[in-house]
Amino acid sequence: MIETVIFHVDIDAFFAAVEILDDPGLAGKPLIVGGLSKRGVVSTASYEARKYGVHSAMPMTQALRLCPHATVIPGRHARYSEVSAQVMGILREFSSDVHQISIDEAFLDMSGTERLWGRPREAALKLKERVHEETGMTISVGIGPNRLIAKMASDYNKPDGLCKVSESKKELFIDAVGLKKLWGVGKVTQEELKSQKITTTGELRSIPLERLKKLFGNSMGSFLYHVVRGIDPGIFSEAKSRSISTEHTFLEDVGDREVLEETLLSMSHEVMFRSLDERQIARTIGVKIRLSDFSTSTVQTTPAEAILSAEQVYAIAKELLAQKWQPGMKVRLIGVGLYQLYDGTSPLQGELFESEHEKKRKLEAVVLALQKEGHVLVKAANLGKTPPHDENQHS
Ligand code: TTP
Ligand code: MG
Repeated sequence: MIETVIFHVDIDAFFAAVEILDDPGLAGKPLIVGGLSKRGVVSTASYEARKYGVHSAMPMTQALRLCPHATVIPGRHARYSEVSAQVMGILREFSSDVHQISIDEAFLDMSGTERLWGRPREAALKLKERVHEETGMTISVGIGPNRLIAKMASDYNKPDGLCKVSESKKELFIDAVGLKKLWGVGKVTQEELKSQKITTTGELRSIPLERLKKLFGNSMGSFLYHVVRGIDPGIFSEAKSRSISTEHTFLEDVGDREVLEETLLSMSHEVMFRSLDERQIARTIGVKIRLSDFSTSTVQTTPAEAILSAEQVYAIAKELLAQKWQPGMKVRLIGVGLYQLYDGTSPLQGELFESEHEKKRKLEAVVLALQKEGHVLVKAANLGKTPPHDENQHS
């Protein structure tokens, strides 16, 4: 029987790495990418800035108190989508089964590829080298017998990481990672575990499934039972029909509308540019949220008008979010998806009348094309608004 070998690839300090690629003068310095408005949040920080305690989803004001000499750059989502597509293209050369789960990470099923790429470690080294040579990005690769272990392994010795965990070492690996960094176990659950006097993965493993369900509820109980054994609870399972989606798990559960909407904005751009790149138009938009108690809901809509621009995706995604989220609710994961895709670039082609959205889509397509050639124009979110808003300028 062929052994299952899963790679999880995650680009290091992704948005910051792209900014450094486009402006090498920024290398080696603390760099923060994120919103510059008063209520702006950090999208990501270079590892130099992380040393000061700056991290994703932190309010920008706090980040600048921690690291006042950092360079701050507003996001260029279209450019990130473009580099992301380049990296994903290389991953697809290594495996015919690539499942992208966010703008900078993907799972590769590498089972049975030994004759082509060598042993898993060797294959991973080749992959890392190729990605770095061709895109300038540094990636971390986790190798495991399932998606859960691969995902946790890629995080284990980031940046520029390579970590392989075999089936027989799953539980040892989980113990080495520890309860605090167990995948999917956020702050709230950590507190609940502590109040039950569960402080180590070993202790958690000793509790029977039924008891965990009683203590934490059915889905969370079952999740903990499986994760602590290194068994994939199916959290990254494949969507059945063709879709383009992305999701993001926060380091800490988020109850701030600003952070949720900023994340939706970036994800709306990502899915829209992926659909433009793949020449697909979606009929349906969906938003998924998972709350701190692990309850998950999805909400979808199929608008009467065609879905043609990232701004439109964002506007609809915000409305969908409002149907499922009220202030006070803590969000662990948020996702945006485009569904019911059909081939095409413009359903209204040939018609005399162009909708606002179609104009925007054309602009976004132009930006994508220019960026592919290395010309960076303007943040896609600012398309149609000239001049760009002051708060989004470099300071
Ligand atoms: P991550 O892979 O979580 O972070 P990263 O690539 O910046 O750093 P590393 O993997 O080395 O730990 O997220 C990928 C990109 O997604 C990140 O560069 C910026 C964006 N992002 C946000 O916009 N908001 C967030 O809260 C997070 C976590 C990421
Ligand atoms: Mg990353």
